[in-house]
Amino acid sequence: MQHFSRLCMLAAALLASSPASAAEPVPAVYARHCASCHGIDRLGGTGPALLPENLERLRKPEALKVIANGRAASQMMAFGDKLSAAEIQALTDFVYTPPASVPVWGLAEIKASRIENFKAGSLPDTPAFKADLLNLFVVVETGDHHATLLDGDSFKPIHRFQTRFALHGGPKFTPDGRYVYFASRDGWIAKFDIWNLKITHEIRAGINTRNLAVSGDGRYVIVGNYLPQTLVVLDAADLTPLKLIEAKDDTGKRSRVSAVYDAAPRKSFIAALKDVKEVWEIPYTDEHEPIFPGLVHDFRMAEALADKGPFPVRRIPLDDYLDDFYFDQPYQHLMGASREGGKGQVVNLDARIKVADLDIPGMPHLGSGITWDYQGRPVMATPNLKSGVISIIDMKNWKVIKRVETLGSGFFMRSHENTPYAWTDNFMSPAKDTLTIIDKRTLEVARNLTPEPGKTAAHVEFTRDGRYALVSIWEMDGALIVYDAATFKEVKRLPMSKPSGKYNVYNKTTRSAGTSH
Ligand code: DHE
Repeated sequence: MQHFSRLCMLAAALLASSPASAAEPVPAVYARHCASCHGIDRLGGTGPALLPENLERLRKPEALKVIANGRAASQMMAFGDKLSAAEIQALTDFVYTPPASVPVWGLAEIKASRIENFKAGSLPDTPAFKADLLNLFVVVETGDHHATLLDGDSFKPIHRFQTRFALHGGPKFTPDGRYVYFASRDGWIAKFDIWNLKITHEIRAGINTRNLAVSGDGRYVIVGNYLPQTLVVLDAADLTPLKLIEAKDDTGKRSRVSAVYDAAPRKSFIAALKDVKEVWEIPYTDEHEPIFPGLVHDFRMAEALADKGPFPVRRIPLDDYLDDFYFDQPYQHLMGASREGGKGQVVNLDARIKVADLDIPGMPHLGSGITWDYQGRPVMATPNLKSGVISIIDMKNWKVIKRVETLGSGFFMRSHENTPYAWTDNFMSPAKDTLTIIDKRTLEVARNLTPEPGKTAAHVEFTRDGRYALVSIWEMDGALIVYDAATFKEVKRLPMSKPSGKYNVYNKTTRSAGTSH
């Protein structure tokens, strides 16, 4: 399938290089302009699948605008200057028409796709290299679909290896930091043994995948999919599928999965649905009991509590969809927002109800949020994909206490317990070559930093001790730049192929308040 995707891209690129004819049939227009990202068969690639069931929340007039003007907070570019109004209309009608067939991707197909390079437990238990095993970084290089394992003390690459096509989202570590799991947008999950520098297992858990989470006890991996609309639980040891959960409400209405996360202190996974106004808690231990069983406040909850598992689904009904969300450090509250909502909501996961609204208009990127203590209170900071502002929210009363203006809308944000600064990018704006550094003590901009004029700078991660900040120059001929986090001086620069995210074993496995979880 990886080769198939590349062939599709090649075909699309070849088509794109030939001139359009006046009365070109719509599949050819689609192949020329859309297939390289959304797949020749509309099943998704670097862009999402374009099938009627995945477009339910996007009304046709909006879809016309997206094709003409592009889509905020995504790689979807504007085609208004390349396509006529009639072509845009025809393309819209085309993607809302069911295809002749959509491949079935159930447990049988998932099982059949599994690849075992090394049996679980068969590789040595001593690392093949010398380094602080907790201060390693995994850097994803999306330019040529590779990942680099980096020593976080010497900043020397230990190993570089090929990944599946178009990884997206953070790779997730086992609690001991030995294994890391990657998800590609086209559904492949890979398990990599860091100590032995080997991919041990792979499996295709979906056709168009969102992300994965690893349970806090290291026993399970869960994958959330857009297509088919499922969650798939895998055995973390060898990626054997254990359960397929269809994402749908009690009326049978199906939904894409927005994202799934591990809520380690709760010993459960939390999954948000994109087309159904519910968030799900999926306990992964047998000990788990609903914390307030007395709060069974509607029949859906009662039904959900009747699901005895394994991996039972506890549904929490919501007022709005959840496209993006963030947890407080104890995983008691979820802060969420929909793309269109104009405001966010706070859900108490114990009481299973909404407890507050969040006054964060635009498109907050809550998934990139971080927390710290400000004047004795926990605060959460989130970038906004639609405006150049960082919203700082008091997590005791859920009020926005400050809006810090940046140079433009940003995507990622990072800090560390041992630094007084929070770093964010201006990725979605003309100032995308500049990072903005905020003083966590004053909530003021401390400085702007331009690593290389004209080149996109984004996604920061700190070393285990917080002394150094690693920044991506997010370009094909890009680089990873190491900064001294106190002086903002460049310490080292490593050439890389469009490096996107970088992930520090210690910060991730200890769930540092300054990084994504
Ligand atoms: Fe991401 C993480 C959703 C577009 C790069 N992105 C995530 C996560 C979600 C998400 C739910 C958390 C998953 C996890 O780590 O388990 N991303 C979305 C979108 O809905 C959106 C806006 C549209 C889409 O295409 O799906 C989107 N994301 C992008 C991009 O265009 C980016 C910049 C380039 C790319 O690779 O596609 C991008 N997303 C990333 C990265 C992370 C991520 C690098 C991991 C961040 C981290 O530090 O943990």
